[in-house]
Amino acid sequence: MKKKIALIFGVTGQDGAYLSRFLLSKNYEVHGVKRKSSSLNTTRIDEIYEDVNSAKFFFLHYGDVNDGQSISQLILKIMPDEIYNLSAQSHVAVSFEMPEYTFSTNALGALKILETIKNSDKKIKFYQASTSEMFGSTPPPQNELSRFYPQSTYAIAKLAAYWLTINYREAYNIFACNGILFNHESPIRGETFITKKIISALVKIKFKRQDILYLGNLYSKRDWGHAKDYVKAMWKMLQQKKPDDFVIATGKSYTIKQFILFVSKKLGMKISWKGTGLNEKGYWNQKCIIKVTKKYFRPSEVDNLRGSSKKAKKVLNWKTDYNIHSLISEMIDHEIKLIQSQVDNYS
Ligand code: NAP
Ligand code: F7E
Repeated sequence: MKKKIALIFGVTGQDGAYLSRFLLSKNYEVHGVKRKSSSLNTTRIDEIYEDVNSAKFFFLHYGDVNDGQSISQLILKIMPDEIYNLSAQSHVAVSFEMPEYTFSTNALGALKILETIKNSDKKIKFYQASTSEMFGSTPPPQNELSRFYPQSTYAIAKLAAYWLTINYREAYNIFACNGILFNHESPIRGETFITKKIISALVKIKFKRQDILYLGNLYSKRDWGHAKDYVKAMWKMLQQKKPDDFVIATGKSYTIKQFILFVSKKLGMKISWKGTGLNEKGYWNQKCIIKVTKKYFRPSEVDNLRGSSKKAKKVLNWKTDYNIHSLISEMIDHEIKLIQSQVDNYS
């Protein structure tokens, strides 16, 4: 049987790495678009190349979604069956500092891909990485029918891409889907997202390699799942008879402070808290190890996200293998192995 061809924008990111492996396991030929950077940005996918079997069907191309002409040429050269647009300036806090770049990458990037699909002779399926951030200040539980009320340029750009995906589906009969994914994490999550930042810091503090963890708002709530479970839902969306949009979430949410508690318990660290607001501090063994700083507060915050994936469970038969506790355990094990390998390298 002829292999299906997938093209992934954002292949070097967390989800790109998991999706590549998943699609290769499904017998796809996988093409990924990576940006030119001055230092290596392929660490998350290097392993794929080291495996002789998967390397044969895995190809990387240079590209940037802000460069419409080259993106279009690339798509028309590869002529994939499915395109996954995972590319984005994905950090909400950064979007307040780089609004124009964020808007261009996250909104116009999707438009450029959709335009090429529209003008191509082949019926290329399209997946758009939409986000729970689009719900913004709408109270939980959020589902496909909830009102969008975005709170950042990141979320507003993603909402533009969400509507472009629907408009191109309806106007040009393109098989285009939005996956409205809630926060999903893994050992290869970017270092500056809260789960990775907390786990990495607490492990380092326990092993005496860091003194203090600085954080912002401890009271926002998030619905955290595992990226490995979530990329399966992306693929399932594109295998349906009809294109549609789906919320992907666990249905459970916790505050940042509760997340710290889960992590510290697993590490055997009993953290006590004193003070309030900017003076709130976390102590371990009578030493202050967590401080709150204004620097990490956002100009506008999304306070409470908890998704309902009823539709995805019913229509896609989407299931999860992880929960928050197995997610945290896997992330902690990864950080501990990293520290141990550093010790080995110096001993
Ligand atoms: P990530 O780790 O930040 O990956 C983003 C990817 O986009 C990276 O490969 C990055 O390349 C690439 N990229 C950035 N700007 C680009 C540009 N101008 N042209 C081409 N590629 C570009 O994000 P993720 O966590 O895997 O998330 C994947 C997608 O899902 C993103 O669109 C994100 O906004 C969205 N999303 C994520 C979550 C979540 O909780 N993880 C939830 C909902 C939606 P470099 O490696 O070179 O930076
Ligand atoms: O923040 C609070 C922060 O940056 C979570 C992206 O993947 O998921 C992600 O966006 C919460 C926020 O993720 C720090 O204020 C406190 O309330 O891990 P985060 P996010 O903003 O929810 C969505 C679904 C996406 O689509 C995005 O691409 O934690 N917080 N102190 C902090 N956050 C960070 N990063 N750093 C802190 O020091």
